[in-house]
Amino acid sequence: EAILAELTEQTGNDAERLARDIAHYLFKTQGRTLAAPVEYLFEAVAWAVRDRVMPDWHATWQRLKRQPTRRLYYLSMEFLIGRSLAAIAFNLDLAEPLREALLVLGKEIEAIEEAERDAGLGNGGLGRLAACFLESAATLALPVMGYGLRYEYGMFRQAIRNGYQVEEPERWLRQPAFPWELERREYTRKIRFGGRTHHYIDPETGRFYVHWDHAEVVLAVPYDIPVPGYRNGVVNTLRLWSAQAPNEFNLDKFNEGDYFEAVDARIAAENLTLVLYPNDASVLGKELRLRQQYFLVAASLQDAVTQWLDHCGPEWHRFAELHCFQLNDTHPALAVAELMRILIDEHHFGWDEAWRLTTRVTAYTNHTLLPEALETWPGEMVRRILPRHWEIIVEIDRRFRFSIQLRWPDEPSRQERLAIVSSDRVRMAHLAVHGSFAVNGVSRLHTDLLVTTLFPDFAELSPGKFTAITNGVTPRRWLALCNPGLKTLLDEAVGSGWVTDLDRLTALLPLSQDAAFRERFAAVKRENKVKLAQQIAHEGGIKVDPAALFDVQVKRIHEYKRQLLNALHVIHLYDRIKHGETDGWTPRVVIFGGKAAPGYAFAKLIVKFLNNVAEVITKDPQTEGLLQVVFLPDYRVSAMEKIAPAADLSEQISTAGAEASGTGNMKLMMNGAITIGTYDGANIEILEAVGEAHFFRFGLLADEVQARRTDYDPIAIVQQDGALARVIGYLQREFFNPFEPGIFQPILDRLFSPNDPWLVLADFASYRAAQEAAAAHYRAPARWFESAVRNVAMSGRFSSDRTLIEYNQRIWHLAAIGEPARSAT
Ligand code: DL6
Repeated sequence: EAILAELTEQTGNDAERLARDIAHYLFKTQGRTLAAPVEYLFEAVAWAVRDRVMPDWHATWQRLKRQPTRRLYYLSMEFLIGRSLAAIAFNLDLAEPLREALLVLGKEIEAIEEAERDAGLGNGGLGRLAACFLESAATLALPVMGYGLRYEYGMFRQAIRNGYQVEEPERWLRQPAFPWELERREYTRKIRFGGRTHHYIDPETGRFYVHWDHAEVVLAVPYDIPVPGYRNGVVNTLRLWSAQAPNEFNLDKFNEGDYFEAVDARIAAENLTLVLYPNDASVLGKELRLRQQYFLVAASLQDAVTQWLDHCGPEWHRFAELHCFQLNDTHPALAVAELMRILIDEHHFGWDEAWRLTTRVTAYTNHTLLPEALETWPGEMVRRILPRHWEIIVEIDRRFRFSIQLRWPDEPSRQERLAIVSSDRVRMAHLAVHGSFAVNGVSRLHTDLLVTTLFPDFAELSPGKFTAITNGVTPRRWLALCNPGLKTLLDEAVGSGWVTDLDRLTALLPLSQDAAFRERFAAVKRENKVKLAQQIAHEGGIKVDPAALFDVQVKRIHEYKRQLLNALHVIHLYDRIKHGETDGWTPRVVIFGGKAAPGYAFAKLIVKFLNNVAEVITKDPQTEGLLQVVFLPDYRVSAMEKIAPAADLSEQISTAGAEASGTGNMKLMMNGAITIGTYDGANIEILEAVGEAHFFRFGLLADEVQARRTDYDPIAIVQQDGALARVIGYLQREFFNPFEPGIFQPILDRLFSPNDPWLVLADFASYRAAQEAAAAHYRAPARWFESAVRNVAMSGRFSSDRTLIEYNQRIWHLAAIGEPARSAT
C-alpha cells in the first residue's frame, strides 16, 4: 500500500511530469525521439495517461473486492468505443496539462489524437450505446462491468472506388498499438464446445448428474480496458475476451512432421474472436457467430461466478441479491441456458431453484422489431455445438409450454406462438424474454410496438415485465469533447455543471430569444462548419461552402433508414436548378455517410447510387453556389465527432415504426442541429422536447404505415405528383449512370414495387414540404438559431446519464460506489 501510494504521488498530473513520462516512454521503451512518426508519439502519450488511470482503477477494484456490492454485468457482442485518448484525458482532468506538456515537447495534441485508431468493435447504434452506457455508469459511480469480445478485426474500413463500397480489413490493434488494454492472463477461462452429454444417477446419493465430455476446449483470455468516470475517482472495467488454443500446437502432429496440421487447431480456436460480423439489423445464421455468442456468455458468467465464489464462498442465497446481467439484445441470450447449466450441473441446484435464480438476475434489452434481425438458431446446430444447452433449452421450453397450457387451456395456438423451440429452431428473443425479470425497449414508441406487435402474448402473461427506457448518449464525448467552441459558450452561459447534469441546459431557453447570444452561437457553428469543410476538401478534394445549410444523414445504410428518400429529394433540388426554379433558394451541402453490410447487395447499391448522384451534381457547373452533395467514406465514431458539431439539419427519416430509437438523432440535436424527421423512435421524444415549431416533421405515422402497406400503389403516387415524376425520370433516363447502363434498375424496381415495405414514395410529398419549410427557416437566421439553441437547451433528456438512472431505478437497483460526478457550477 505504501509503495502504491508513493508511486501514485510520484506520477503527478502536472504538465512537467507528464512531459517527463512521455519522453521516458518514447526514449526508453520505444528507443525513439521526438522526431519519431506520430504513431509512436501517440503510444507514448497514451501510456503516460494510462499510468494516471491506474491508481483509481486499482482502488475501484479493491473497493468492490473488499465489500460485496451488487453489480451489473453488461453483456454485449459490441462495444463501439472509438478513440479513447481525449476522452480519458478529459475525464481525468488531464486535457490542459497534457496540452501544455506536449507544447513543451514542441507537439500539438490534436495531431496526436488524430493518430489514434478507432476501436470499431461494433456496427452502429447498439454498440455505441454500450460504450456510452459504460462511460455514464462510471460517471454515476455505478458498479457496472462490461463484457465483450476482443475482435482482432473490428468494423471494416470503407473505401469508395468508382462509387462502389470496397471493404478493407481493419486491424485496429496495430500501428499504433491499442494502448488501453491490460492482458489479465490470470483470469483465463476454459470454454467447451461440442462433445456429448451423459446422464446418470449416483446410486449412493440418488442425485442426478450430467457429464459433458469429449468437448473441444478454447481458452478465453481477458483484456481489461479502463472506463473512468468524469472526475470522480471511479474507474470501471470493460473486459474483452480473446480466444486462444489451449496448446500452442499439437506436439504429436508436429513430431510426425505435419506442421500445418499441428497449428490447425490453434488457428481454428483463435478464429473465434478474429472478426466482428459486420451486419447491422440482420442475421446470417453462421455457426461461427453462434460460437462467438456462447464464448462471450460462457467466459463472462464463469468469470462472474468464480469471482463471486472466490470472494464470498458458496453463499448462493446472496447471489441474486448481488448480481444482475443485462443482455444487450438477444446476442447473449444463451446466458439463460448457461447459467442454468452452471447452477444445475456444477453446483447441484434443483431445476426450480436454478430457474428462480436465473430469472432473478437476467434482464434483456430489445433493440429492433425488424424480423430479419430476430435471431433463431437451427436445432441441429445447437445440438452439435452446445449439446448440454440444447437439453436445457428443450426443458425450459417443455415447462413453459405446460404453464401456457394451464393458463390458456382452450387456446393451443398460444403455445406455438410463445414457444422457445419451434420447428426445430431456437427463438432467442423468446428465450431472453422468458428468462428475464425485466425487458425493455429503447424508446417509448418502440416499447409500445414491442408489447403490441412483437411480444403481445408475453405481455399478457407478465405485463409488469416490460418497460420503456429511452436511449441516451454521453454528453462528455458528444458535446463537451467534440464541440469545444460550444462548450465554452455553454459554460459561460449556464455554468459548467451541465457536463454531468445536462438538464441544466434548459437555462439556455431564454437565451434563444437573445440576438447577441444567438450570434455567438451561430459563430461557433460557423467555425465548426469551416473545420468540416476543410476536412472534406482535404480528404475528398471537394470545396463546400460553410455558409450553406449543412444537411446531414450519417448512419448505417439500410432501406428502412431511407437514404433513398433523401437522394430523391436531392434530385428534386437538382431538377429545380436545371429548370431555373431557384428563386428564394437556400444553398445546401447534403452530406451522406455510412457503411453497408458487405452481404447486403441492395444497401451497397444505395451507396453506389448516392456516390453517383453526388458526383454528377457536384460536377455540374450549374449547381455552383446552390447545391453540393458529398458522400464521406468510412463513417465511424471519430468522424461523427467532427460531423455533429457542424450539422445544421439532421435527417432522421426512417419509415415510422422501423427505427427502434436512434442515437445519432440525439448527438446531432445536442450540437444544435434541427431534425427533419418522421414520427419514429426517439424522434418523437425529441419533437416533444423541442416543440413542433423547432422540428420539421413529416410522413405517415406507424399505424398508418401498417394500414398503407395493404393498399400501397407507388405508380399512382408518381402519376399524381409532377415533381416526383420528374425525379423518377432522371432514373429512367439513367442520368446518373450513363456509363454503367442498367445498374440502378433494381432501385427503380424497388421504388415501384407495391411490396416496398419502407413506402419510400408514400412519404415523398410530405418530405419535400418539410424540406421547403427547413430551407425557409434557414433563410431567417434569427428563427433558425432560436430553434438550434432550443434543441441544445432541451437535449438534457437524451443524456445517457438519465438513461442509466432509469435502468438503475427500474431494473438494476445498484448503490453508488463513490460520489457520482458533479462538475462545478
Ligand atoms: O438501441 C440502440 C440502437 C437504436 O438506437 C437503433 O434504432 C436500432 O436500430 C439499433 N438496433 C440494432 C439492432 N441490431 N440488431 N439486432 O442495432 O439499436
